[in-house]
Amino acid sequence: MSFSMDNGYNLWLNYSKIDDASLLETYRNQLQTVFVTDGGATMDVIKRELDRGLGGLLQQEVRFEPNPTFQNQLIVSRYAELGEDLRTLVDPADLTSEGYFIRTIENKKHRMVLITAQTDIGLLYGTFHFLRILQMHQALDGLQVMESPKVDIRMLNHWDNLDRTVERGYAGFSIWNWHTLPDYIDQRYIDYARANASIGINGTALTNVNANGLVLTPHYLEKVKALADVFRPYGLKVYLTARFSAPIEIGGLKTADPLDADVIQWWKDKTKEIYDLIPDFGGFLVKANSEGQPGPQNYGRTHLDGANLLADALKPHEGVVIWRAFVYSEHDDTDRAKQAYSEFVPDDGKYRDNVLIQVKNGPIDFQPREPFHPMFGAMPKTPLMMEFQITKEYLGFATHLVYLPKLFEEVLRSDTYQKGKGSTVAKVVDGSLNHKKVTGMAGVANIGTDANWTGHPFGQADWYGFGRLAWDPYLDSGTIAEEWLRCTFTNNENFVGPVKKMMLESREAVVNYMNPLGLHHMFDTGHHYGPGPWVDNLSRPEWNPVYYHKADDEGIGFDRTKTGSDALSQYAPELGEKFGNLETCPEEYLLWFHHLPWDYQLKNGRTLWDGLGIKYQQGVDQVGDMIKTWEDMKPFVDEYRHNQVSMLLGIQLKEAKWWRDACMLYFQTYSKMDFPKEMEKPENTLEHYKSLQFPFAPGIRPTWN
Ligand code: GCW
Repeated sequence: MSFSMDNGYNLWLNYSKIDDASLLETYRNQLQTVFVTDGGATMDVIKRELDRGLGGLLQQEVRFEPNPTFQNQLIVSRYAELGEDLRTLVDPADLTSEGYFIRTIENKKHRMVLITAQTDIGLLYGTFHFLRILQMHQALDGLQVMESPKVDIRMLNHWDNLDRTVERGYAGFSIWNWHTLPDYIDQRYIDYARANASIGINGTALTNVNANGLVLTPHYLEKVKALADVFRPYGLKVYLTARFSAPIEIGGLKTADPLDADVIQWWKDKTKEIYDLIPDFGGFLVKANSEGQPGPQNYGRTHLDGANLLADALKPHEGVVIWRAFVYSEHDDTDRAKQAYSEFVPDDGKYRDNVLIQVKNGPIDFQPREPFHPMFGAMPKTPLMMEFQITKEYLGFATHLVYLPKLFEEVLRSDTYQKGKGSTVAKVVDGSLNHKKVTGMAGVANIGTDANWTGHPFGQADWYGFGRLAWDPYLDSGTIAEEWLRCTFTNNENFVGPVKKMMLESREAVVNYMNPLGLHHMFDTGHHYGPGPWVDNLSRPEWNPVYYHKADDEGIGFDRTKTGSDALSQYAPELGEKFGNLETCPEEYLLWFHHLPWDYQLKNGRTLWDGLGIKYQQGVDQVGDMIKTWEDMKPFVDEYRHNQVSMLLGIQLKEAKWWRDACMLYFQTYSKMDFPKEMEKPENTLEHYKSLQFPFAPGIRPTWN
């Protein structure tokens, strides 16, 4: 018997043959020929994609006609080039520069499917959408699609170092081979651009926000230019991380003070040098005065001074500064969750109009669950860009199956109440709440050199889903899961139904087995692999898990109400009340906002202590269910990927138990209560779990000695 294998390299663009014979016949009939408008590089990309896509799906040679016949034809044409009669069928007012129409037209003169747009990139996006319709086996009759992205900048942030290690990357090394660039163009660069274009991603920051100034030197800029040239036909703009002290490190200046005339000039010159090479360069992404990165505060200046310095340099070239709000300081002993807000909100309205402030989804750091960041909705005059983490630093690396769009959706749908009920985070991000001129969403990439790009085969769904939500932050995570499953594996309903359900439940499972009831940041030091709730010896208090759970003989949880850090006051009064009141605070945020006694009574009548144990157990059981579901999926998946996922789920189960046992044993030293009867007995002692060491866990630069 032969071994079936798909290594996953083709992602959701696998274009396998339509296995429904009558549907295949219908499609072949409707799409007998293809006409694509002449044009530049993007039109060539469209032709190649159609050749590959239709060729694969319909298993026949794709016939491109030099002229439109309008009969059983797919036509891809710019709006301006359509004949009068076709133009009346679409309203160009609805189309932004990246939007598109797809319509099946059947009248006396035409029997065709039309993809049209104002721009070539719009046509490319429309083409990918059309191919997705076929991949999902949807009927072409009566087809009418009108799409425009709701967010302007839809970008990946790579935390890739120039030495090819990837900070918090778990899928191999960086795909950017700086050593062989600019002369060697790896096929992966092209496939990367294709994949991104297929889901509407239009920007990529190539380098780590913990930045190395070297990337701004001529030697590296040549390499960046080569990548930008590859990406351009796919509508993908390049951004770079700018190290604030670069004027000193690579410019030979004595200072990087943002108000110093030489520094101002240096950034102007450097920016011009970049644009001379890359005329459509996107701009700079900056992490400053955070976790040891240099910044304007080193010179007694503010984030505002720093951001505006770079904004002025970029302005003549129409570039933007994306300034990160992930800041917290060792000199500030207020609750870490409050610090970014205090730093940025008072300067609302003072940033140049080409500055976006990039805010992580929650106030701490990409935890399995956090309430949304209080800055969303609190800076009506400044564009706030969303930063999600697609790589799973705190969600089981590339080993656990956790479907992240479910998390993203929860954040986007959260109501900030900043302009009354219905002021959702999605409306802040897409700019509709306060009429923002420029909007954006970033995702920290989970991509590396692994054959399947993301390590875990299901990690691809997180990349896919991020792109889809950046395009339209109102999409439903279930719809996205279904699209991805159909395009990646099969349309068989016996597969799609159960696996979709498993994906949607996986996010709650990880919350349960890692950080239930609002607990957060209990990860082991540095590498963040596995539990370390006992860690209390790091130099900065807020780097220690004990800072976050505050377990003691009395109880557990972080009091962020008025009696505690009062971080709640940074939210709209409606939320202050809801989260502040134990009657109304949702249990999933309980220990995020409150410190409660071990015998506190939960809604179901059980004690907090029992409730914790039950949640941990539930998480473990949910992974058990996932394993059963996946086992049943054998008939629908190639053996290679089925086996990969099975093995990974096995690890996930082991690690879920590890989390349960380590955390509950540790908390028991304070609660001094028996485990609830629902919870399985721990497999090891607390001492065992405390003794575990992982000096080479992936995701941080190894230190050799
Ligand atoms: O989540 C933390 C990570 C750091 C990261 C930092 C940040 C790039 O542990 O590795 O640094 O956030 O977002 O800047």
